[in-house]
Amino acid sequence: MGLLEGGPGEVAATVVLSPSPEGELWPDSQSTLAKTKLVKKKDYDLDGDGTIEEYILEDGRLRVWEDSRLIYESPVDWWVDYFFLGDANNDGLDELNLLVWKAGSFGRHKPLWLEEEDDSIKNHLFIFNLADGKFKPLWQSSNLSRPNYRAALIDSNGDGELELLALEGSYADGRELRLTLWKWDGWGFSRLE
Ligand SMILES: [Ca+2]
Ligand SMILES: [Ca+2]
Ligand SMILES: [Ca+2]
Repeated sequence: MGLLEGGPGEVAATVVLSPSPEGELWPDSQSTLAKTKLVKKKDYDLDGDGTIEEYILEDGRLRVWEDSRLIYESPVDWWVDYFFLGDANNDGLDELNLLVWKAGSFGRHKPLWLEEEDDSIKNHLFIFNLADGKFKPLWQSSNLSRPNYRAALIDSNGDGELELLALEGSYADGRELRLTLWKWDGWGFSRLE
């Protein structure tokens, strides 16, 4: 099973992506990400209300449409690299999961005890749920110690609960890649392997 859940509604098109051994498309390196023109589209009924939402990621912005109405647009100061849909916290409801590059770990909600904010651009995993026609943040990581280039929810051990498989890179070396497995623990994700 590949990391990208390449369905019929999904288009990955770029000139700087190269095929991985699995035949999927991966960015060449972190430095090329900003130049990457990845268009990813997905039709999905996340909240199960019978109306399909349309998820369109283009030029680092994710927009979600429902019945020709824009119901979500990611902030301008985020670069959304990738999104995936699924039950990240195993509560029976699907979420919208975003891999985001942004500056600063806390944004406007900087804790008082931090005198200086780290304004370097780091990678984050942000999780939203959809209720009453609105996306609300469910969980937001602070700066990830390693950027997640791609991620997918899979049941790796067949126990009926989903784990998070992440393709991680390195801030220092864009060519460094590794696969790690995580599981929601109620507060965040704990690493399994
Ligand atoms: Ca819906
Ligand atoms: Ca869930
Ligand atoms: Ca499992």
